[in-house]
Amino acid sequence: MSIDIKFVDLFVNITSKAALASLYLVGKKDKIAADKAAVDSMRSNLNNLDIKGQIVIGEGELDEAPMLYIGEKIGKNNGPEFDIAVDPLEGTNFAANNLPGALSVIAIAEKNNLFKAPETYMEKISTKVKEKNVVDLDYTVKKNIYNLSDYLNKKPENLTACILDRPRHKEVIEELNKLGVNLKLITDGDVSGALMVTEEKYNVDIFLGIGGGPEGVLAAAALDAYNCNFQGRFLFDTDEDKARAKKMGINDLKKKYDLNEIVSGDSIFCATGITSGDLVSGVTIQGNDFISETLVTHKSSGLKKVIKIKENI
Ligand code: VTB
Repeated sequence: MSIDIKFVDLFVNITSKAALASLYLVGKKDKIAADKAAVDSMRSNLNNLDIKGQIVIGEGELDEAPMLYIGEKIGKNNGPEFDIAVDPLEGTNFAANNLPGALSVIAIAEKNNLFKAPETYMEKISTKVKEKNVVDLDYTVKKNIYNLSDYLNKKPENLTACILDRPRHKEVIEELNKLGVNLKLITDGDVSGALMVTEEKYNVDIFLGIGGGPEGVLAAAALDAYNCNFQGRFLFDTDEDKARAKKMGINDLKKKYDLNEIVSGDSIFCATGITSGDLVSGVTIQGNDFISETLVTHKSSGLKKVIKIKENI
């Protein structure tokens, strides 16, 4: 089975409208309001689609999020059954402070093909290299870099690694630095970070480190369409986290997930720029129209491109 290509435009429209909704709050120093605008727009537009959708990644669990919560049924309850992962505003700091890289993101797979991820951290790694045993979450940083260097026939000094700039990555960053690897440190937005390995133009060979679990699942959907590699392992710190994970059906809390255990079958991924960033330009308003750019992938048709739309506000 595959997802009909007609859904591509429909979902581009969903993230474009959500991006436009939060554009009005860009630079207002209010992360919550910017997020809420994107969430409200995304939810009401999703509810207008002829689909039987279920949110598998959203704003949190029912007790913490009244809208787009994990498990929420979405759509008009007729049409194909989809698992839907959303991050209506990825990079709330970017939007609040009018910095590059805020996105509105959605990923869709057929029912039961997208991982239901709890709100917790995830250790992640992505590369373009699909070959087994080159880059692996279980290897040391040094081993991954040496293997990648051999495989790509590039010296470590000519490799670039993308990682969130966080104190928790101090040792990894120091090690990369010692190995001579170039760094691309990002302050937020690791969906975009993970996707930097998809195309040569971004000049990133490996993305690694600990970021949000939901962001990992979203990135995996696009990486699958680009035929790239991704592995993730959830990190459950507190007993509460562990109990929630068990409730969601995760029994082995230390499991390393390969890409196709996170997303399988056909999928659509859309990321619309709110502010301009590495992947896409931000939304602009011209008179009564808005112009948006969306990075779209549709696995079964091989579609992977930036779609620009101009529409009446
Ligand atoms: C990342 C990034 C997000 O959270 O997942 C990060 O993609 C991880 O959490 O944009 P910490 O900020 O706690 O490190 C964001 O930066 C914000 O949701």
